[in-house]
Amino acid sequence: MFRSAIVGVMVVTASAGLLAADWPMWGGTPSRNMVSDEKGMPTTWDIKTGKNVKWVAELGSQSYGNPTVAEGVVLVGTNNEAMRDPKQGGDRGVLMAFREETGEFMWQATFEKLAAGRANDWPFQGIASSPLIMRGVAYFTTNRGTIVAADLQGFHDGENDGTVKDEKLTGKTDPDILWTFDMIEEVGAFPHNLANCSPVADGGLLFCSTGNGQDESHVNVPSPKAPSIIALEIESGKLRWEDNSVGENVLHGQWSTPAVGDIGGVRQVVHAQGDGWVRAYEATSGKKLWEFDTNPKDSVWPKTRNEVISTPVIVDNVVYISNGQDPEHGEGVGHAYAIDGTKRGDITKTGMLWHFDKIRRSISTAAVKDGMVYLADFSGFLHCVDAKTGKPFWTHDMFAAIWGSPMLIGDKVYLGDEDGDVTVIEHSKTFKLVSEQNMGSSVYATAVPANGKLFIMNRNQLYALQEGAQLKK
Ligand SMILES: [Ca+2]
Ligand SMILES: [Ca+2]
Repeated sequence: MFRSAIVGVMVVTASAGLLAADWPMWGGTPSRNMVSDEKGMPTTWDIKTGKNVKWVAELGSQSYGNPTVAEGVVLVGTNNEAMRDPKQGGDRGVLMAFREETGEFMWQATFEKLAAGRANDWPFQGIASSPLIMRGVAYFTTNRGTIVAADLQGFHDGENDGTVKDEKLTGKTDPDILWTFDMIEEVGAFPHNLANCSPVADGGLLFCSTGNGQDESHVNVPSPKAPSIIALEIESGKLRWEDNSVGENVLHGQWSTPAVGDIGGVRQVVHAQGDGWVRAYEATSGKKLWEFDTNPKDSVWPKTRNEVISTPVIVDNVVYISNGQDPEHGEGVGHAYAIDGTKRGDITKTGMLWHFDKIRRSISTAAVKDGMVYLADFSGFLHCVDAKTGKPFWTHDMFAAIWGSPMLIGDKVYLGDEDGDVTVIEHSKTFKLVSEQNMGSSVYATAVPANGKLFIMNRNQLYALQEGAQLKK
């Protein structure tokens, strides 16, 4: 791992310059803004003829995480239906690592389902966390509610790294675990259906949602004292701080993932929590700075009151967030906001810059650039609104549910839908369709740009697209 750590530092240094960039976490950066400056991305491709397809990798039957790409490796969470090791059979959460240039399978980390069953670990959902890759290490949340730090190079470096040295399987395709933190054992979390957090790091700390939620009664919160968010020391996995402002007020589960950014000169961790509120903390201490209710006071769960599944996006002291519900709950009313994160206390009134109520329930994360905010909803609409006022410039109907997030790459917006269509649209205050491609099955993930390539998943495959590439059939 030591050698790869050095490479990691070099890549970080280089990416500050003009070179093409890795996409080392959900959202690319801790602010989680779904924006990339990559150039030369394909705007058309064809998975049938292989045009502009560099490689394709087979995944399990459901893949709800999003790929991350760094230091020459692509990581993606899936289930075990594309079993790569007969010794690790049955239903499991799986994290797979592929070589970025070739798509060659490197290693996998598999995790048996929790004995508690669907209450905590829904069958066949796999790993839905998007790993953070930093300095040769991958950090992710498993279906078992554990946070795992694993060597990005696995055992390919010929060394067993980290404090965990007693791995039972130490072959080339097995994971080299550095440390683990069990959120169920250590902080009493009761993940509702599935823990899915995509960790974010800052100042030597790793921030993660615990997924703490209701039990199957959908009334009781069995572990009301468990935190919603925790901060771990990134080197050791030791707990530094936690917060459980939500207590027993969890509406359902907690599936949003934190963001980090400078807001009003303060390093803040911003997290949308299970009572439908967004809360911000001073990153190093965990001191709560502000909280914002994303629901109208007269709303009623589950008809009109929502949880928050999308990720907060931080741009220029402003937090952009949409609320919504578990896709299983179907369509309904939604709300999107721009929040002034320099305010303190309950800022539901004082911090609200605008409220966009034409959006439907949403689980998508925003893309913000050039005074425009792209917001997608579960009813299939992509909205382009004014970043200053929240007034819509245009709305586009995709005619299928949207689970992923709009990704703005250069001057094009990429967005997939449940019909498997990926639509490419001009980044503009007037709507202009560029192209539409079908991926063969539902696209639940977000298009991920990295190093001149575009990574798009359908239900069970990961495609690396590149302008000028031709996949041999
Ligand atoms: Ca190793
Ligand atoms: Ca190890």
